[in-house]
Amino acid sequence: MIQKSLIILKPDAVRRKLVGKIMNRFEENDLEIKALQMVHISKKLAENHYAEHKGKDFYDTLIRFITSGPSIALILEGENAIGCIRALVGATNPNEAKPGSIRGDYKEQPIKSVTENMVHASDSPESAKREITLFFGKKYL
Ligand code: 3AN
Repeated sequence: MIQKSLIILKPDAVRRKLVGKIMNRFEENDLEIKALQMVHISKKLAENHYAEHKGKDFYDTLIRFITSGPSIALILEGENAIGCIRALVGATNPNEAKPGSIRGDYKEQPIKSVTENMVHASDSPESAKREITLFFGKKYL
């Protein structure tokens, strides 16, 4: 099944100059870039995007971090893109992410925090729809 996913290369990925390396992982795995923009995420957009995490102990840190500098938002498309991209990105906690995954290979040693994990990727077709609309509008659905 051909799917789309919303990806964010977070401020730590941009700051650490990992954008090219991470994009390369996606392109090597046959994922197609359908849209791309550099965006300094506003507090409002961050709160919308991470609404499901509101009230969790890491929420405020997460909002502060994702709004701390420019990010790259992109839409990727491919066969089973959502699962495929989640596997390429690896576990949420970079310390648990396997070698060969983006978070496993590019984590800082020692890691700063679980929050700074370089990449966001939609976790379901419903999330992808919601997140693509938030960042790019409905024309890319
Ligand atoms: P993923 O990005 O792997 O889908 P989510 O959606 O559960 O993970 O969490 C969203 C973001 O919140 C993560 N990417 C990470 O930055 C942050 N986060 C999640 N769990 C924790 C945690 N236990 N401590 C600190 N930050 C966290």
